[in-house]
Amino acid sequence: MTTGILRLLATFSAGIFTAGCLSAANLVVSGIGEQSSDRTVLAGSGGSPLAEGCLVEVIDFQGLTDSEIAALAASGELEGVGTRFGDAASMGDGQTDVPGTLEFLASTPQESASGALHLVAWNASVAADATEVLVLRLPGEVPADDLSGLPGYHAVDLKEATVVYGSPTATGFSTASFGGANGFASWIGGQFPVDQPPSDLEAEADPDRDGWSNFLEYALGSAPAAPGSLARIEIDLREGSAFVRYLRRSDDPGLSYEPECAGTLIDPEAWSPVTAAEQAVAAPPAPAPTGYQWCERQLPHGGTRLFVRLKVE
Ligand SMILES: [Ca+2]
Repeated sequence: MTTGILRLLATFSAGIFTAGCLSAANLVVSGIGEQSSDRTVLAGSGGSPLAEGCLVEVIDFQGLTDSEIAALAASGELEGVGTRFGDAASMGDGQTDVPGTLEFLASTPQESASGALHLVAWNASVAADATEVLVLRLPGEVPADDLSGLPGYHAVDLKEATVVYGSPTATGFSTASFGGANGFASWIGGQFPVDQPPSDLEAEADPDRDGWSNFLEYALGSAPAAPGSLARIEIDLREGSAFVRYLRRSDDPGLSYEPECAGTLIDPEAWSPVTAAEQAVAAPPAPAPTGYQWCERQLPHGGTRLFVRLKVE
């Protein structure tokens, strides 16, 4: 009787040891939908799909927040940060007939559940040669290894990923440049005559007295020295739904655009964030200026009226 118990414990321990060392968490990452129109295309900031062979990685950033990751990406310091989950992949893996797509399997031995994982796509075959990068937070969590010895497969559809650095497009996502070539400071310097008082160049200043600060004009695509140039924030009604649409800078991923809505203007506590995902506008009301793209979010249904405002930071 005693001997029987000991043998059972020994077998159980060996089972855990084998699972921890040899089995893996398997993550299938796919931009391939059932039809070609469903496919999630990863593109460069110029709109062309990323070329076959461009480096793609799944990274565990080990507790960094999305804004910390975006800041590292913007300053060109993302290479080598975090732990790679599985082997490196390349654009075109598993899929070569639709440019800018891929499907690959990443496997990493692990004994506990992973937290959030991110997909990082560079516009070159090695990160050191890249000038642009895309960072997406993948949906869901990779399950821990199954101690029964049968590891599960966790499937990730790229179209459900969230942009951390880069931009959404009509068909997927695009990379953004890094290294600080853009930004408010360089933009504002080109907006006024050289003898403009320095105080007029500050982010909060409104030298053309149109009610929009220089920062908002930078973020929303109007001219800070022309009072007749106003940002376009519009409500689009279609198919029984309402959407708020606006221009957002495609070359400054450090900016955030958060629409809020309320059923009344009387209660300042009534504003709540619009939770629908931001997406590119398929049929823009006008061509977007260079460095901007049209984006929109669907507004909630219900009520007889809805007020909308846009917070930009
Ligand atoms: Ca202004």
